[in-house]
Amino acid sequence: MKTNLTRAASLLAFSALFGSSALQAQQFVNEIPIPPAMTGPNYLISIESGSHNFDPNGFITTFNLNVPLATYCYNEQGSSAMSYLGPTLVINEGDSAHFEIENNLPNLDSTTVHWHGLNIPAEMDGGPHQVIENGDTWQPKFRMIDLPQTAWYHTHLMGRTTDQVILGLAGMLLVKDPTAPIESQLPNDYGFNDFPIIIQEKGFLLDTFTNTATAIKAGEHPGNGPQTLVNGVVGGYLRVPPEMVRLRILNGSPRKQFNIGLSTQLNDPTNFAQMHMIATGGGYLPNPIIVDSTMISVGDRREFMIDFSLYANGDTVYLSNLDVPLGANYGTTDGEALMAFIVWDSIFPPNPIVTVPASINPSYALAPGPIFQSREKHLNGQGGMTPGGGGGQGPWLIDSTGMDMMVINDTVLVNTKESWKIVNNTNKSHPFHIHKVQFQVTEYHGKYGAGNDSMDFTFANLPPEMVGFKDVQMVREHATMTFVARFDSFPSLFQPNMGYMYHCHILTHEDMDMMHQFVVIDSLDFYTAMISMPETEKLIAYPNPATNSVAFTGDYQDQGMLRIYDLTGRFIREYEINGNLTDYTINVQEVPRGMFVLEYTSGQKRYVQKISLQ
Ligand SMILES: [Cu+2]
Repeated sequence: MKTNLTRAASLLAFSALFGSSALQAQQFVNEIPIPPAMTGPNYLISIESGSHNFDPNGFITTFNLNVPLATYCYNEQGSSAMSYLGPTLVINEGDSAHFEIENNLPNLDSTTVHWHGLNIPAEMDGGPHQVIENGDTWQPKFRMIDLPQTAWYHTHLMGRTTDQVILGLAGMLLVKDPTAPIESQLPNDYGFNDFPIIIQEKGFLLDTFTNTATAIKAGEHPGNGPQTLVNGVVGGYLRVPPEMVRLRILNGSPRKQFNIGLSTQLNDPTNFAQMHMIATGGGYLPNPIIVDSTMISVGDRREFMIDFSLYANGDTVYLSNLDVPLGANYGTTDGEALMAFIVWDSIFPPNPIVTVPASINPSYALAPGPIFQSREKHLNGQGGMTPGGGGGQGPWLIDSTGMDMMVINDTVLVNTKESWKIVNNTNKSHPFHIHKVQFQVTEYHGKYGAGNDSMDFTFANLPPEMVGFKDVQMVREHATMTFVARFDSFPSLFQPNMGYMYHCHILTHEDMDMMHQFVVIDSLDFYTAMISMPETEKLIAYPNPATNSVAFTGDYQDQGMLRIYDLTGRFIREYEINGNLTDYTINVQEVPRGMFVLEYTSGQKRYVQKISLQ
């Protein structure tokens, strides 16, 4: 374990030297902390409770937030560097990472650690199946095969992700390739010209008599405020050198979307500073894209280069949250300034950068290979359709069903490319997130971003917020998004506990109940895997081989779903059975010829049979 103490220590010295006397805007009084960087190959992490002051210099005037509150955090074992959030984990592409993660949370609380954005084996993914019981140590190990990118890590405990993230269980994770030629042209001096910017909304419970914050508000409604934090403080400022600076912006909020822009004008963000967008959460864009403002949905990351040489020493540039439309608005305050950058000529990055490279990732292209399977997912449910909207009375769903830890919703063949169409049938926006893969949007129809215009996009003309490799994309109310992704590497067993999640990243929606899971399997295993599932019996279909139709004999539970897969696990079609299966004759004339697997699920039972169609 090596912690990058040098830069953290020098930043502390820097803070002590300058104090907070030279502030331009008095409401930005809290210096934004930079989480220490932690490098491998061994990462020893303790998940523990903390006590954190979100407003150490007193900025909130409507109530007193200048008090320590109970939090959760990740720390290097034996260290107490963090009282909220976690260190920035740095993993080089191609390196192996070994983790020892101790759960030292209070109140016998269990948790998980999910590596958001990474392609790693399912049993290392840290989703709801990989629970770390209180007092236990989890030891995932994986080799980093992903491209350089800004990922993050956070708790993914079934039904409790919202509350645990709100308490502080999140941190940034950087995948790097120090040998890549492009890196010498980009700001890479962590804490000097390369900054993690973790934006989160948070509400607080107040003491009625003293109007002082007593706890972090959990659950659906953000409570008083909500206040917006950057790296765990409200009213934050960050000193930056008068040259190119890289901002790695993560929206680590439970619910809130941000439409961010930079301006020298506080509360009137019209005089935008140019933001050179260089990367999404999935890695570098082919070329920098200049934007005035851009939406960053919950769970998303975006990297920008900002030219602070355009400002004088001591100038302030504000990061503001601009208009967010109603359908994407979860507690958003339009026009609020989130933090201030103060240009400061006494910061000397070891490797200063003064220009934006014209090209970053010229080999970027649509994922290769034919589309092996297409899927369609409908986002629906009643969560926000109660009078007044967003009341959370009832679940949000995918294809009218919620998350079941024991159900495999989708089976994907390893090393294939798929196309997924996400249809939002609700009146709220949902940032759709999928584990394991980085997808590319190929079509989008409907409202997008922060606007109210309905648009039609294809891969060739995507707006900036949809360009590049992504693992989360907001699908606005009644809009439709189609993406392609390659499901490469790490096949596993056909078992529910080997599932990767896909879900809405609004954490209250994920917790209730807009989440499903898929397994990635090797084709050779499919039939064997099917018949080895628990509670599986033999289905008796006849004739076999069959030509036009198939009938059944045996003793089945009433009602269920009959599905046909090919031998690679590719779903072919399904038939709803509303009575006893033996009363049905299935027409298979439209099914291609060859060997197939028939699966009948009814109640808790599963019946499987291989069948030949000739
Ligand atoms: Cu949602």
